[in-house]
Amino acid sequence: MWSSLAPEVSFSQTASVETAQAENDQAKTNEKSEDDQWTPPGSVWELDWQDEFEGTGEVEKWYPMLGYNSEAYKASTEKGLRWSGKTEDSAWMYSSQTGNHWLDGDGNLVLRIVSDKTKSNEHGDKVSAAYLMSGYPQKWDKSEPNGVKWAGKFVSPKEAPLYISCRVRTDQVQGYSTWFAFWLFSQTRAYNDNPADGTEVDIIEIPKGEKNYLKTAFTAANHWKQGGGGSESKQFNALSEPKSLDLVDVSDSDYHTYGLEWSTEQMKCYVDGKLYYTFDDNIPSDPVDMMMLLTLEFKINAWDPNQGDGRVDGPCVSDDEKMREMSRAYVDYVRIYRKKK
Ligand SMILES: [Ca+2]
Repeated sequence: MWSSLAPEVSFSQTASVETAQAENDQAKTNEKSEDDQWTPPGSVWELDWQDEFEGTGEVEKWYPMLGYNSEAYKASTEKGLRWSGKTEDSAWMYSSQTGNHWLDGDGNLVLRIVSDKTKSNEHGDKVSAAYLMSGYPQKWDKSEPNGVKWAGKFVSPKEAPLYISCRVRTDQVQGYSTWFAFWLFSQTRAYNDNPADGTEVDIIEIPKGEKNYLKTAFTAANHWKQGGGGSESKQFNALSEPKSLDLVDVSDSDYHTYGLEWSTEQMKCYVDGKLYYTFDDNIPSDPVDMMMLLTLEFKINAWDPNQGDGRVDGPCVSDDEKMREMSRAYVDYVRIYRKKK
């Protein structure tokens, strides 16, 4: 993937060797993914749904967040999100129809988050994000919450326990105040104080910030209360026990597999086949419209104060006079296994 994205260079013997080595490394990691059929012990699992992200161009099973109703969704190419309101003029970040997510031809979905120096709002340079969901607003329906019916792929452990996994490389998730997440969310029923039917479950969140401990931090969470802050979450960082690096180095260039084993009684979080956290209470046992999301997001101080502004401070993927790419992630696959009866 590197060779196709690198700027044009005159080929020397050294460059050819480095390119060949990079391709060998890539072949090795992709080969590993085909053999990677690990599932949690104690049960027999069958593959229920998958996206291996083969090919090039647009994804077929994922939808950018462009609006909360079908008309707005169809009319939009980009939309402001979350933190500062929903209008294009006030948001800190945007989900775009194209440009920040693509299939790279090497079996990966690429996500990036960029700062556009040619456009700005009251917060500074405009940020556009990768914010993909496995569901989308299909049509107006007054019998549904917020008057919209969602379609797409939804997940629930009600009929049988699930194991949901994602293999991702996050060494280029590095810009201050940016974070990658693979998570579950009900767009219309989250934070209704009822964990059974509506909630946010963060299978993996990887924040990057100026403070040292954030560089290798990751979190798992189950949020169901209004505002989300009072729900259960756990961060693994240099100060936690176990330390984050005892489990996984999210800053290395390897792919790592994050998975959630989910029954109506329990949620177990795994990384590379190691159990690192278990939720026992307030499990979403019969969720409605709960979809999967793959996102790169940005907000100054979203996790802790004084993180720096990834648009102007700290490491980045690339930077020129027009655009700064703050972070990038490579997703090898998303798979859902169902417990065999
Ligand atoms: Ca793949």
